[in-house]
Amino acid sequence: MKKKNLEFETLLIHGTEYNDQWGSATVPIYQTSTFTFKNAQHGANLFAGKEKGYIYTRINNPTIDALEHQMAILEKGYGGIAFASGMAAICATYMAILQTGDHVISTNAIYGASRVVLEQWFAKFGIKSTFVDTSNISEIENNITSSTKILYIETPSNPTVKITDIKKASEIAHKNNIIVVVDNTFCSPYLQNPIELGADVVLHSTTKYINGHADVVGGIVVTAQEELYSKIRKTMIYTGSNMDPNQAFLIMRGLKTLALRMERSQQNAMRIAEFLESHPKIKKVYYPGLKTHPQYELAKKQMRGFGSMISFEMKGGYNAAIKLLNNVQVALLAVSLGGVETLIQHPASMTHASMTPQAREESFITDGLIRYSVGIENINDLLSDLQQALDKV
Ligand code: LCS
Repeated sequence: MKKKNLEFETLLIHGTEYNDQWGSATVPIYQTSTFTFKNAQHGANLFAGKEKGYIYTRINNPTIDALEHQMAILEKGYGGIAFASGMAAICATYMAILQTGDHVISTNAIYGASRVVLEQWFAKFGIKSTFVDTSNISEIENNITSSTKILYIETPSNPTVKITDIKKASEIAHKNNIIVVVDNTFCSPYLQNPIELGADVVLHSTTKYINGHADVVGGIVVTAQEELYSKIRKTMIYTGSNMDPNQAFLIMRGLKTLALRMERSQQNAMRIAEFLESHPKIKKVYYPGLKTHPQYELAKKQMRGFGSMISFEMKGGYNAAIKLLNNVQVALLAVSLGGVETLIQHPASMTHASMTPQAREESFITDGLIRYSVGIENINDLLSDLQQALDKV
């Protein structure tokens, strides 16, 4: 039976192409930096690409290869390239595609570092970037110039969970020869496959839902086509931003339960969002599963579920937000997201502190905004925890 025909949950368990001589049921950790050649000709053939095999772990390694292969299948793409972190994946994608004078259009409210890297690092090499509300397609259209090379979309965006129409955005971008890159971290391939909707590159911080257990950092890129795959893989190799075999092993172990974790955490998230929306101390709740979310209909169409990331704004602003953070007892006060454990944090002073105050304001990242990553705990404990913390505000 062709693996392509298997259902998503089955592919999470059996989606890796891996065989060893002992019949290992899980992919072993190939803890080696280098691989011996059978003879000089074999080594030369591997370097010349005339034979398939492994040379050196910065270039590739069977454990990492297995994860790359599985993610390419799950994201319905050509090939996967694993990185040391999500930021390494993003930077390598930019480095592979852009050159001096090029222009990037990006979603404005994205993970802080994903924005800062363009504004403060790539700007040094003469690359311009414009940050717009990509949920409004005309804002994309109005900012395209003859130098625009990449449209970078984060949907749902971090932290305000705005949704961008990937299909429409890709159509406009492709008419203008622009490469579409989608950060699919908040959805994971369980909820959304951007390549099917027209994206050229999909990437993840695998630190989040893909691994799901808050115990390893990592990143992955999956491209739709061979050409971008080769460019980005070369960038990974030459910048040494590769994943390591231990990371790959842990991520594959976490990935097996992705569907179960996503189902449970998004069920919890719906209940939490409804609770928060009806709470008198909360001004606004951002969750794509609420009918009050401006892109609720789009989320319903584009995603196979609403995910488990929620943001909400406290009526009492900064002081109320801090009070709440300091009083939760079940949710962990920590950045990161997408794990089995519920995490709470304050974007303005934490994940998005590196953005300028003006950029935060444009992106609705106010001082009273809290981000809540819903885990798989019992819902009653999460609700009581929020209730008792809100009582203290
Ligand atoms: N993309 C998104 C959407 C993210 O949320 C993050 C990290 C990254 C990329 C970068 O991935 P990393 O290099 O950390 O693996 N987001 C974080 C957050 O919201 N809190 O801590 C990290």
